[in-house]
Amino acid sequence: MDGDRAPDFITVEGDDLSKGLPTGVRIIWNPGEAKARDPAAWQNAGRIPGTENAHYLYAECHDVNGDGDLDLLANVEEHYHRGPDGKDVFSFSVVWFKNPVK
Ligand SMILES: [Ca+2]
Ligand SMILES: [Ca+2]
Repeated sequence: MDGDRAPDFITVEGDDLSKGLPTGVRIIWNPGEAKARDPAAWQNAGRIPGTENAHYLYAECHDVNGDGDLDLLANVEEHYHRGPDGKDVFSFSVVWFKNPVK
């Protein structure tokens, strides 16, 4: 994500929303090959602002706008309700987080 050639981790924590736990999309920075075996060297950047308390389920990294850096795409459950036929109805949105590094 930061262009240092050390793959970073993106986590989605949406399933915990139903358990009343904090949720969001989190980035964990890779310290690079020399320090990768040191757990203290991995840097938890926390949740991306605005992703808290939402039901994110999946994320992928792609260069969406073609500027050469990876952006983040995630899907979030927007609504859940019981339809008139008694069946559960879900709707999802795809959210694009533009990489702010450049
Ligand atoms: Ca990196
Ligand atoms: Ca990009």
